[in-house]
Amino acid sequence: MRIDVITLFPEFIDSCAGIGVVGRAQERGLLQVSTCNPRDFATDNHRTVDGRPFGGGPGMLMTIDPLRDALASTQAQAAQPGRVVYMSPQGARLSQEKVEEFARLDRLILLCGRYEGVDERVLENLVDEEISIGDYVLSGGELAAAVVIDAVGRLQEGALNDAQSAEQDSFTGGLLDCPHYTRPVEDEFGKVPEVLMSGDHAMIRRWRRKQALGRTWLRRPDLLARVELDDEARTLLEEFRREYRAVK
Ligand code: 4GY
Repeated sequence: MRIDVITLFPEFIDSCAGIGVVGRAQERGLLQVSTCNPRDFATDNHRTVDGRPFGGGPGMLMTIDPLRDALASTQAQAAQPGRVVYMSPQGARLSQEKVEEFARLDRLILLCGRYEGVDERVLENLVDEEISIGDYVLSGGELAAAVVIDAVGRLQEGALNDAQSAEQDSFTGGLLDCPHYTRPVEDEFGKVPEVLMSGDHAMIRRWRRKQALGRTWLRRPDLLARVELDDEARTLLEEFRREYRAVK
């Protein structure tokens, strides 16, 4: 997969994309992250990429031409056109489902705004989709693009590396993750749940599923409302609730 990022701060994206699982996906040739700076397409001596908003108001906007030319140049670098996604709080909320959809594409182009954003005609004519990583305002789209690259990139790696670990992710299946423990078995903070050391894999799977259901019920009832529970899940959640009421 190839991800292009249109950004006035390419160093920001470069500094993230080489690290960890996403960096390894790039080294393995599963993912290519490239940047394109609209400033390189400005035509005046000052390399201007911004303009004052018509109607007045604070701040500046990114003008159409450098963005149009940066996008055209990026699109021309591959045979098939890439999906253009603008990162902004006005977009649809990013979800693991959306991440999985992006991860199935051959190409993705992330457009990062700065200042007060881009001229609306860019969104109307050059952008396919607007995506938000959450209800807060960043100073630019780069950090949001880095979130998309990370979430999408780790699935490219996962596809070959460890099919199970992506399947067992939090949210894959629509639930929160269960608790995890490592050594030591016991210390000043307490003991590892007995079942995890029993070697009984059916019991362990059941315990983990019960914890995932219980935590989702406690912390994210909105998620729980959207998943379909089979008979086992209903039983496990009922058990969790009963035990929770007993200790609470
Ligand atoms: N939240 N989710 C977000 C953001 C920054 C000025 C428009 C977000 O995705 N992007 O806050 N982006 C702003 C900065 C231009 C985008």
